[in-house]
Amino acid sequence: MKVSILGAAAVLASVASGHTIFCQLKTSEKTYPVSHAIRTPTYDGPQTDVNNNNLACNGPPNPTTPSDKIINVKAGETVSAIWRHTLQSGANDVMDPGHKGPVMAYLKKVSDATKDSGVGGGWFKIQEEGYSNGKWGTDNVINSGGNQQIKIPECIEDGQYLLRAEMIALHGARSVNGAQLYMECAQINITGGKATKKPATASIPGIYKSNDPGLLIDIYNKPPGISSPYKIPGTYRNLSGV
Ligand SMILES: *[C@@H]1O[C@H](CO)[C@@H](O)[C@H](O)[C@H]1NC(C)=O
Ligand SMILES: *[C@@H]1O[C@H](CO)[C@@H](O)[C@H](O)[C@H]1NC(C)=O
Ligand SMILES: [Cu+2]
Repeated sequence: MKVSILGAAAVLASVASGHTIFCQLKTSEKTYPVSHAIRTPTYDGPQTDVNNNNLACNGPPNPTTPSDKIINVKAGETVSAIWRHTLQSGANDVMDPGHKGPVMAYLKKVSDATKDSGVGGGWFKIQEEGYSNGKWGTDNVINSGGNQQIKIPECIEDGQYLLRAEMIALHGARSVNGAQLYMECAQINITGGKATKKPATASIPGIYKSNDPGLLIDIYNKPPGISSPYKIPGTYRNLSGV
């Protein structure tokens, strides 16, 4: 009991400085500059209302800047979504380590990645990492210098997509809308896809409910993995295999 209260207090004290932004994409070709083909905000704050349209690609109270760039990505390759505390931060300043929770990535096929708002249907989750062996997905991203590895499925159709990378911090998630959701959308053009599968899709907002067990959770007093496994919010679509 005592330990968990101290832990929570330490986290609260460090929250203001600790948010994060998916600000850069690395492909097998190169690491693109900060904000290249990604709609980045200047303020690194979270979204907290899972029913808000800004859950798709961020937005007020963290207004994002559009980009007219599109990054070419090969189906089947692994890209890195690079996370930083601010647009100026280095690899040793990814996010406050008190921010613990799942990491995931979604795709949505669009006709014009530079213009599509992302709001609405068409999204499918292609990567997720929750809690295992005492580590959260966020711990692993921080420890790898901000790199979230995302394998682009081989089986999907070619074309323009929004790639939405997300990290969720659960330190305040014991009350409704206390989870902090961080996300940005990258604009990509996928080539070399086999077009053998059409994944089931979902809407954003709509992928999460505020009382999902993975979003309304006291990770300090009921640590996942001890009383029950952690349930990552949103449905993962396993598209491996052809
Ligand atoms: C996407 O890639 C294809 C194949 O290389 C290319 O023909 C097309 O112009 C690209 N589209 C964009 C928007 O970059
Ligand atoms: C996804 O499906 C493949 C092939 O059916 C399987 O080998 C793999 O374990 C699955 N991965 C996950 C994370 O469920
Ligand atoms: Cu934060």
